[in-house]
Amino acid sequence: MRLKVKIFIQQILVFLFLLGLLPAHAFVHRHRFVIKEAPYSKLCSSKNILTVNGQFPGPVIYANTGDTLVVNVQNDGTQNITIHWHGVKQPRYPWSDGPEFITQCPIRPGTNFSQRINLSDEEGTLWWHAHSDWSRATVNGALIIRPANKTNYPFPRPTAEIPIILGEWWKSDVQAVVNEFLTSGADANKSDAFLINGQPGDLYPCSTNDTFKLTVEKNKTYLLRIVNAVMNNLMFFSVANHQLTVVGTDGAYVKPFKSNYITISPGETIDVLLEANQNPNHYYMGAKAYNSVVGVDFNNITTTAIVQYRGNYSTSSPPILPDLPNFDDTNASFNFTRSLKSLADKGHPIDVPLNVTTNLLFTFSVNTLPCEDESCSGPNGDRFAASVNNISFVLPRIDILEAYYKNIQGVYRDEFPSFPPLNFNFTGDSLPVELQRPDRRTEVHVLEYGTHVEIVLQGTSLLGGVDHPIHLHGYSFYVVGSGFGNFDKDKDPLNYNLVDPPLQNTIAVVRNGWAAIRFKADNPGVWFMHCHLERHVSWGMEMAFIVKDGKGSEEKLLPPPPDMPQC
Ligand SMILES: *[C@@H]1O[C@H](CO)[C@@H](O)[C@H](O)[C@H]1NC(C)=O
Ligand SMILES: *[C@@H]1O[C@H](CO)[C@@H](O)[C@H](O)[C@H]1NC(C)=O
Ligand SMILES: *[C@@H]1O[C@H](CO)[C@@H](O)[C@H](O)[C@H]1NC(C)=O
Ligand SMILES: *[C@@H]1O[C@H](CO)[C@@H](O)[C@H](O)[C@H]1NC(C)=O
Ligand SMILES: *[C@@H]1O[C@H](CO)[C@@H](O)[C@H](O)[C@H]1NC(C)=O
Ligand SMILES: *[C@@H]1O[C@H](CO)[C@@H](O)[C@H](O)[C@H]1NC(C)=O
Ligand SMILES: *[C@@H]1O[C@H](CO)[C@@H](O)[C@H](O)[C@H]1NC(C)=O
Ligand SMILES: *[C@@H]1O[C@H](CO)[C@@H](O)[C@H](O)[C@H]1NC(C)=O
Ligand SMILES: *[C@@H]1O[C@H](CO)[C@@H](O)[C@H](O)[C@H]1NC(C)=O
Ligand SMILES: *[C@@H]1O[C@H](CO)[C@@H](O)[C@H](O)[C@H]1NC(C)=O
Ligand SMILES: *[C@@H]1O[C@H](CO)[C@@H](O)[C@H](O)[C@H]1NC(C)=O
Ligand SMILES: *[C@@H]1O[C@H](CO)[C@@H](O)[C@H](O)[C@H]1NC(C)=O
Ligand SMILES: [Cu+2]
Repeated sequence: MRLKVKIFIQQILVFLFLLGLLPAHAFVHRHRFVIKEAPYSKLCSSKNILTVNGQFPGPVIYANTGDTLVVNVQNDGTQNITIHWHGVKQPRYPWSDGPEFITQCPIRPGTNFSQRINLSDEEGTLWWHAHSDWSRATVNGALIIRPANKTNYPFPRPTAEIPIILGEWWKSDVQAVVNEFLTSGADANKSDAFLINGQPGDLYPCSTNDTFKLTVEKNKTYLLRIVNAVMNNLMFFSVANHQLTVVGTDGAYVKPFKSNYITISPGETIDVLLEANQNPNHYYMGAKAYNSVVGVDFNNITTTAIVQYRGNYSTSSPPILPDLPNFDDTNASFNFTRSLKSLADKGHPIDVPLNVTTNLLFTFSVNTLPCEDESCSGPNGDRFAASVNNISFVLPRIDILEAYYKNIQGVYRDEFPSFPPLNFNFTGDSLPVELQRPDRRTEVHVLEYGTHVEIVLQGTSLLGGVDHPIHLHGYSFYVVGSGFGNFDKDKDPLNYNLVDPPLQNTIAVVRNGWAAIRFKADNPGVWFMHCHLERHVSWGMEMAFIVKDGKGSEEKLLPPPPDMPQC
């Protein structure tokens, strides 16, 4: 009898599905992430690193547009951890977003947390990573979202799809690096290597055997899904003798264009087609840091992997090296970023807010704070800090989402200013030292549901200025404009791209310049916004939005799951 009922219900479901009445994201992918230490050796030395399931980079998660992921994160390590789904909007459900003390308390050692993730319109390459202190250095992996069934890529189907994860490696324990620079007040130690899929490549010592190799066949096309999981640098990437066709960024398609190299900022993803159209041979793909600031110590060695054609050729000479822009080639970096445009075709319409109801201007600065002790190792015996609108963010003890949801007082304040508290020449040459001192607070900015928001992200030249890859959680935004110097509210909007601006979740604000982004505040919750350079985050370059509930029943925050970690 029960079996008959079951079969009957199944038949009804199949019937409804065929009628198109059931949501497409009925498909649920279940994963288990066990956080644990594992020994890894690189650069002629070995150490234990934090991993997911013992893998580095971590497991690749595959899904189709609109699917659901359920990921049980079990912490078998010795430190607190959280996992963030970078670029996933988490509609009405910030509970699974991950940043520690913003939307959840950390998953403590010996406990687990099941994150439920409904994908919505994301399509392309995204990624996941730890969002607690600097654990993301080794706790990260790709999230690949293919077109939903019965739809296709807006380009010919590639022969294969290959995740390319750019990473960064310190010989020391990463936690020791963090503790050291936060204690001394100095800048963080530069890393010892950059990595492609977990390996430094032939230009570094002791890596030859493990270097990542991509075997290709002449005349076939490969989709490289490139993730910048580097901690502290924008990167240039290219493949020797091959042009790349850029087709996507941050889980959205772009108008295809050819380029000899790409620029990719921490947090960003870029999808490129690699046509194996050269003479059968072996070629390096390489990535190196972009660094425009004189006096900042950075790792200047190129990380490499090998593209090897099938066929008969001599491998006695090393592969050909790619021609990458110079380290300080700001035009190469900025021009590439500005070349991204939404695909914006019939199958991939865009929805740029044209009627902005909330205008915000946020400044991003590196700062200094006085030393609590006699002297720190930052500039002039002070310690480094960083801020948004002159507020250096202080992490609360209880996550902001829980405090907001349960109306717990005293955890945060909701007066994050819409405009910088001080007006000065943000990109001036010799700014007075007093401007370097930020306030330290836990402030959020409240947005009404449904407002059409424009934020001008303005870099400042305090302490020289540097690029800031700004990442917003819970949304993708249209990058409608960008430029050098100070944003001009009368002139610059006249040059906005409102036709096919790229849809991104991370935008590199060029050194001593600005970027203007727009989005509709239609996802209620608490959403973090921060620079994706990890040392800037540690110094306080972050803030959070609270987007209030709307009136409709589909416009309200969903309740938390029962296994939400407690503080
Ligand atoms: C989509 O197709 C894949 C492979 O054919 C299949 O495994 C999956 O169940 C399908 N998903 C949905 C939602 O129909
Ligand atoms: C996860 O934690 C819960 C307690 O919150 C426990 O009952 C359960 O057994 C744990 N699951 C696993 C797979 O460890
Ligand atoms: C995911 O979507 C389903 C179907 O719309 C809904 O029932 C469920 O509450 C959603 N879950 C989350 C975590 O958003
Ligand atoms: C940072 O670099 C300094 C100078 O090279 C070195 O003495 C120190 O041990 C390094 N710290 C860590 C944690 O590796
Ligand atoms: C590389 O592999 C070869 C052959 O398997 C082996 O003889 C050699 O010791 C390896 N080198 C390193 C550095 O691991
Ligand atoms: C590759 O394409 C070219 C031009 O279409 C053709 O001449 C050549 O034979 C092809 N090579 C292989 C190995 O398919
Ligand atoms: C890389 O940096 C080192 C110092 O750290 C310097 O000696 C070397 O010339 C630099 N190489 C390049 C190619 O800039
Ligand atoms: C590969 O090329 C070499 C040198 O040109 C030649 O001697 C050899 O016979 C070729 N091998 C095959 C399998 O074609
Ligand atoms: C900037 O990028 C465009 C492609 O969008 C390219 O045509 C142009 O040559 C580039 N300009 C410079 C100065 O690199
Ligand atoms: C723009 O938004 C304002 C405020 O919500 C509204 O009064 C106005 O009608 C809107 N204009 C257009 C053209 O939609
Ligand atoms: C700001 O400073 C820059 C660099 O010195 C200068 O070129 C620019 O004219 C100044 N802008 C204003 C509005 O004073
Ligand atoms: C881990 O998280 C718990 C709960 O929020 C907190 O009380 C504890 O201080 C954290 N431990 C460390 C080492 O940060
Ligand atoms: Cu920054």
